[in-house]
Amino acid sequence: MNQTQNRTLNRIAFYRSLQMAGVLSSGALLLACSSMTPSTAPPLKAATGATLNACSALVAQLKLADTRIESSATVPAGALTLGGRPLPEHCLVKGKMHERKGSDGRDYAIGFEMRLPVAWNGRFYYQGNGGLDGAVVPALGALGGGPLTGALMQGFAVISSDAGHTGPQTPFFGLEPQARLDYGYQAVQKLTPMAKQLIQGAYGKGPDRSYIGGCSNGGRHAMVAAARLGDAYDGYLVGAPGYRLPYAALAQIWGAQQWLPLATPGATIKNPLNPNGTLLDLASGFTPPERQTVAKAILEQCDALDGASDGMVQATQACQTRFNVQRDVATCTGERNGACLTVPQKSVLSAVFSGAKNTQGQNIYASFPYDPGLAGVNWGTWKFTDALIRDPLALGTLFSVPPGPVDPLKDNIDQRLALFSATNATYRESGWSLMVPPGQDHPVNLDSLRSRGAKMVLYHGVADAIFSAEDTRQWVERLGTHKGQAASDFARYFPVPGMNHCSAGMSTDQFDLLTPLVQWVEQGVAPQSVVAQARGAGNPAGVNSELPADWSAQRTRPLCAYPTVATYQGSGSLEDARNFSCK
Ligand SMILES: [Ca+2]
Repeated sequence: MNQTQNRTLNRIAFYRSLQMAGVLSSGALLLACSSMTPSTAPPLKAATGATLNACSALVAQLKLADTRIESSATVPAGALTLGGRPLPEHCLVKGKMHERKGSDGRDYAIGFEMRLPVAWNGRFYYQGNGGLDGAVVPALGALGGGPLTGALMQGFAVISSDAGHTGPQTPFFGLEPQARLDYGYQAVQKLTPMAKQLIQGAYGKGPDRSYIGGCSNGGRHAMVAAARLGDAYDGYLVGAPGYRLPYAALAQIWGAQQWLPLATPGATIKNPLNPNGTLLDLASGFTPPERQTVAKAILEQCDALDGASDGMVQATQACQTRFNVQRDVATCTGERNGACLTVPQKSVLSAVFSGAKNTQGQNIYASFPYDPGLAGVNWGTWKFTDALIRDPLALGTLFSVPPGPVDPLKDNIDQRLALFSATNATYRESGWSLMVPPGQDHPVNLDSLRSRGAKMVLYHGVADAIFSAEDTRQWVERLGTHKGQAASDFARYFPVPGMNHCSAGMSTDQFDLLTPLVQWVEQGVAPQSVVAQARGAGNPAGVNSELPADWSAQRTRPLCAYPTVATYQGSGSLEDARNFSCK
């Protein structure tokens, strides 16, 4: 079936659904079909390559507003590698934008680097970085968890930035009002036109096509850009987006308060951010063996739903109906032994997966889907360690007006929630406003992006403990309710079963979703299935030590565009993606 036929069928299905709902008569169905216009914009003109004019001479010739180029130097081919493979010869440009004295008396700037390949593919890639930013991560445009490839390797000109603050200001930069705004969305706004001008100077033409991508906070940057800068980028690669980051962080400390009564009194662990400090060992309330027990129970119920008993649950949505933590996990009859959960443990686990709530019982954040990846180390680190250090820090310094310290185990959730939408004379934008893409409520409106033919590809580890894959799934569903549009015409979501936050877990977490995004934008080929690989023994990008021993080191699976599911075809090796199809 070709693209046009596919689109036509989608339109007919849409009108049929209206007809069944009594909105349209059969005559209207015929009329609708006959007057149908293409539901997607045509592909954008493909980028064409060019060769770098000069590197060291670049600094002298460029005149960029609010920008100081500090250096430019050639990096020879093979001087750097990614996933064990050599990176091409490129020009490394380092600089700063908007250098200023902050209200706290410290020096601030938006630090950046750009890597400009000598053999350029005509495209620009904005690399959104993760966490609290604050460091110029090398602009390699690395892709997927345990990357084998990246935008620079593929010939893109890539920018990376610290989003407006760095070591001396971290982690309390959020107390400085402009630094908050730069982190939230303004650094991307300021860097984007500068980067395009720099590319113009370097190659004699600006980028034909522009892309922005990242995971976690980097995914948030890309999603914010989709809403705020729908004209600036042609493709948006959105990984595990913390697009409602204030609420996700609040859900974390709400979770910590739920786990607290289950934790062993007095049990502590070392504080990873403070070598002399300790933290309450919240994981003592839900230990790794107990998480393995729950993972096994999920597999018993859900593994075969996709046709293959292979230690992976591809049918995530069906599993949420099938699995019942009360019924399917053994209840302890005596002491906890790792193979059972107590009644209070089941109660807390169920509450945490149902999503954080305020004291009126209203949801603060999305539910989390059950997936065997909750046995992954990263899952526990987020739920039990980061919930006590990272999340309260961000809540207190970045998202609240006024800012102030947060005790995660005692903070009042209702009162904290109110501080996200507050403003005052110093902090004129609320934490919500500066972090969350505007227009993201019901429904999501991305008209400017869509109408010009731009595209979005999203992915999310189903076993992500900090940002919920269910939150992303619901966002995609809401996207499709705006003006009756088919979201899949311009945005497609690829859940990654078993994967924790951006990588790891019992998953095939090595993938490149940028290449299919480019094909979609520039050739009109909508991605339906993308092969991902597990990082077993010998993987050049680093081994995922959590893979089950009975998986081959090179297990592959298709990542399937939601709502399709990677389904076993009934014969052939379980280690090979070719024996699965997206259904
Ligand atoms: Ca399975």
